[in-house]
Amino acid sequence: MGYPVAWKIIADHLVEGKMIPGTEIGIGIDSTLTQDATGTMAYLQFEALDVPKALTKRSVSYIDHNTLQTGFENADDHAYLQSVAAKHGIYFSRPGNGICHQVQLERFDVPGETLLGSDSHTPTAGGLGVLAIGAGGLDVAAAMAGQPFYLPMPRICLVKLTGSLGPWVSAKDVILEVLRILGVKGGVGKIIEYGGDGIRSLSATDRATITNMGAELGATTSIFPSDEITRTFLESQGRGKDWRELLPDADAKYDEVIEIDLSSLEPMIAKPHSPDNVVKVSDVAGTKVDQVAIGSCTNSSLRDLMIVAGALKGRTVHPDVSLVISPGSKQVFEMIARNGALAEMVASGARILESACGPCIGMGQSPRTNAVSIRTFNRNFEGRSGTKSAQVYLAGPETAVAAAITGEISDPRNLGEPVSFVAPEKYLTDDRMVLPPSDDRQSVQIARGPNIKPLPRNSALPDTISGKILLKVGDNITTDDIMPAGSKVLPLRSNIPAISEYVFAAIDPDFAKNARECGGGLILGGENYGQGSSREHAALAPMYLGVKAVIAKSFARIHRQNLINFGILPLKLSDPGDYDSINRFDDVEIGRAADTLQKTGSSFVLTNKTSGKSIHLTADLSEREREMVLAGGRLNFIKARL
Ligand code: MIC
Ligand code: SF4
Repeated sequence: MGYPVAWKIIADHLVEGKMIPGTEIGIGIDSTLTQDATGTMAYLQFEALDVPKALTKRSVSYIDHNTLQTGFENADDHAYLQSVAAKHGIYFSRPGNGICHQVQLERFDVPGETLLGSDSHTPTAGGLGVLAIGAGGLDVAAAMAGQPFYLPMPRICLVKLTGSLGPWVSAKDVILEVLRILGVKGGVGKIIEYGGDGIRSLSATDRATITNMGAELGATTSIFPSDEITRTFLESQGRGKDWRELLPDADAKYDEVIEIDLSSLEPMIAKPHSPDNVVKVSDVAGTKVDQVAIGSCTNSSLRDLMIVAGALKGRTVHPDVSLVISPGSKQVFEMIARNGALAEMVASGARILESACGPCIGMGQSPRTNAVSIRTFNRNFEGRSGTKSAQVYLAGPETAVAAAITGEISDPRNLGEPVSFVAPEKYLTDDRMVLPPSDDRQSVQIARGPNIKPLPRNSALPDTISGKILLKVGDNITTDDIMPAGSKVLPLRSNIPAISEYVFAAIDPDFAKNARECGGGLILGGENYGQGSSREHAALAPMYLGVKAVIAKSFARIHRQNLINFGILPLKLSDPGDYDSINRFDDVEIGRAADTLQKTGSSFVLTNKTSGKSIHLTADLSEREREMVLAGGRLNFIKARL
C-alpha cells in the first residue's frame, strides 16, 4: 500500500507506537518555533527541565505578538527571551523581523522535517512539505529537551485540487471553501493533505496560506508535497540546498477525499463570528465597511501585498474606511519599500503598521463600535479584535482591497484588469535580524525583569474531585473566550497570577473571584471545547485558580493536550444529553478519580449533589496521559523520570 506525504514523514520520525489511526504515537522533532506570547512560559518550562542546550536541529524564538509596549511588560519579556535564547542554543528573531510563520517559511523550513511550534498556525510550514504541528509551550519545551511529541495517529484527508484559479481569486478563497465544506471541527483527528494537478498552479506562499488556516479546521496539520514549486521558492530564498522532493506514492491510500475545481471558485468570505461561516462575496456584496486590515501569518507574503499595492495604485481609500496594512516579514517590508509598492499604499491613504501580528490578536487597531471589519486574517471570533460589537469578516487580499476602495463588501472581479505578480527570481535575503545562539553560553545572564514571574506548579491529582461547576458554556468555546488576548491582557503572559484574573472575563467577569472563593472547581463545556489557539495559558491560568477537571461533549486537540499537560482532567460526557442536567454552581463530586486513573480505568461517575443525579464520564487518555494527570502535569512527570 502506498503512502501519502504525511505518512512518509511520520514513518521517518516514528519513535513510539504504530501508525494505526487513533492510537498514540510519538514522533521525533527536528525543529521548534516559539513566539513571545507563548514563548516566555515555554522557556521558563525549558529552564525547569535543566537541559543546558536545545537538543533539536534548530530552534527559533520569535518576537511578533506583543510588540505594542504600552508599559514595560512586553519589553521585559523580549529581553528575557533574547537572553534565554543566547544561553540555550536557540536562534532569536528580533522584534521587527516579522511574524514567526512567515519568517520561518522564508528562512528556516526544510521539506520532510518535523516542526513543533507553540502557536496553532505552525502548520503554515506545511506549504513547503514540512510536517508542522502547533502545541502548547510545554510540549515545545519538552521537544527542545529531546522528548518526542505524542499525538493520536491522524487519519489523512486528501483535498484534490484540479484546474487553476480565475482572476482576482486566490489561495485564501481555496481554504475558505475547505472551511465551508468541513467546518471548524471537520479536521479534528486528521491531517489535510493537498494533491491533484491543481497544486501546480499554487506558489509556495499560496500553499502556506492554505495550510496556515487548516488550524481553523481543527486539523492536526495540513501539508503539500515538496515539488518543483517548492524548489523554486527555496532557490529564490538562496536555500536550494534545503530542497528535497517529497511526493505521495502513486497508489497512496487516503481515509477521505474532497475534490475542489479551482477554476470554478469565486471570491469567498467568512462572516462573523466563525471562520467556517463562509459564503460567496457576491452574497454579502453591498455591506458597508468601516475597517480593512491586511496582514497576519495567513496573508502577508510579498505576492499578497503586491496585489494590494497594485489595486491601490492611483486610487484613494474610501473616506469611511480605515485601511491598515502589516507586512508579514522584514523581507516583505523591505522589498515593497524598495520596489515602490509601499509608496503606492501610503499614497492611497493606507496606514502602515510594523511587521508583526498586530490587529490579528487585538494588539491595537480595534475597530469602532458595531464596525464591519474585513480582515485577511484567520480568526474572527467575537471580541478578538478588541471591540465586542465589531462584525469581523475574513477574506483574501483581493476582496479586502476591493472593500477598502469601494467602502463596501464587493466582488474584487469588478475592479477591472487583474494585478499580475511574478515572483522574484531572488528574494532579498538578509538575516542580520536573526541572532544566532551565543558561543559563550556560560557567561550569558538571563534578564528577568519584574514581569517574569516564577512558573506555578500543580500538585498530584486528588483522589476525590469535588467542587462547584464554576461555569457552564456552549459549543465551540475558543481559547480566546477562556483566556482573552488583546493589548491589555497579552502583556501578562509571563505573569500567571496576574493573567488568571482574566480567565473567561468576557463571558463571566466574576469567574476568577468565584473560583478563588470556592477554592477551585470544575467547568462544563459543549462540543469542541477550547478550539483556536495553542495558548497554554487557557489551561495554566485555570489550573492556578484551582480548576481540577473540565467536562465537555468534546475537546479541541491542542487545548485537550494543554489541560493534560497541566494536570487538569478532560472528561467527556458519555451521554451528551446529560449536559442539560448539570447547571452552573451545582455541587458535584467525582469519587476515586485518581484511583480510577491509576487502575487504567477510563470511566468515571459524577455525582451531582445538587440534583441527586449520577452521570457517566469518560477520559480517553493514553497510559502516558493518565500518568501525567496523576502527577499533576507533564513537567512533574518528565522531572520525575529525568
Ligand atoms: C492566535 O492567533 O490566537 C495566537 C495568538 O497566535 C495563538 C497563540 C497565543 O495565544 O499566543 C495561537 O494561535 O496559538
Ligand atoms: Fe499572529 Fe494572528 Fe498569526 Fe496568531 S494568527 S500567529 S496572532 S498573525
